[in-house]
Amino acid sequence: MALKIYLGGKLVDEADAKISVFDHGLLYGDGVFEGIRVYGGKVFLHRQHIDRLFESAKAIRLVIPMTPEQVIDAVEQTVKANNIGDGYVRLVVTRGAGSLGLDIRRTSNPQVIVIADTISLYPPETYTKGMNLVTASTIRNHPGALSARIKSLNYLNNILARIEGTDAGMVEALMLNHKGEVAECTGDNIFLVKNGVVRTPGPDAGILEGITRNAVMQLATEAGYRVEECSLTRHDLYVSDEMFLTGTAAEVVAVVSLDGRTIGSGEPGPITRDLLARFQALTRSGA
Ligand code: PXG
Repeated sequence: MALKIYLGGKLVDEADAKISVFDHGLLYGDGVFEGIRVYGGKVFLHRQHIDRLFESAKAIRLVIPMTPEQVIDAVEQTVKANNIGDGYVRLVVTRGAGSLGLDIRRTSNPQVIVIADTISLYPPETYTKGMNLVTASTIRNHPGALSARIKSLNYLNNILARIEGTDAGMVEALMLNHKGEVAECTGDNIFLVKNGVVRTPGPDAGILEGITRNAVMQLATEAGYRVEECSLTRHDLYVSDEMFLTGTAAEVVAVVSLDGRTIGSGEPGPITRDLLARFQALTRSGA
């Protein structure tokens, strides 16, 4: 069925949802985006995603021509118009059309685009058996070049690392930062469990501060686990008891091997399974 797309301040047919070839989103990857889940017709952690979108835009000096409340309304309208029960929203803001050249002063009309559709998830066996990972040789963007905290339309860094994972027969890949520390995966944050303590790299490791990551850290704390943000090496991951990834699409997914080293028992661990159950309860709670 053809989708209704929010574009130019209104819902239009998919076939009519077109933007200029001069848009700097296309010409330079100049723009920001969000990927958001819809559970039971409700946009999950909507406010957090909209806040992050506006923060990403602010960091690249892009003024979104709508208020946060208007963007929330546009997303809700689009979800409703497409009758999405469980699905996915892609919210994109581009710099707008301009002349050929980098100068943002020669652009106008940033485009706010909302697509609401079904979501493609990791294969089901990833959840029962856990995932295998390799470390990509491509490091995460140096924060002095482009902060990983900005969810920008420049995803080539992650795409190049993901290709390495795909070549190795895996659905994700681990990325290190410019200091050789563990950063995150190409579209998911990473956690380990050691002696009952849950650890994850902090924002200063050059990561996207995932909405799922933050929700899982809060759930883990409420459940009584000790949660620490700290610098981690690959060695810490190799000798961990459990490893898992978090992300909008992934939710919580166990990692059972990294670079050929079996992690823990080689099966999804008990704390990982507990946190997945708690996260799934949150998705059903109307949050
Ligand atoms: N790190 C990176 C680099 C990401 O792109 C995450 C972590 C997890 O963040 P959230 O906020 O989702 O918990 C992401 C998110 C897609 C897609 O279509 C990618 C993401 C999320 C949703 C969809 O490729 N990445």
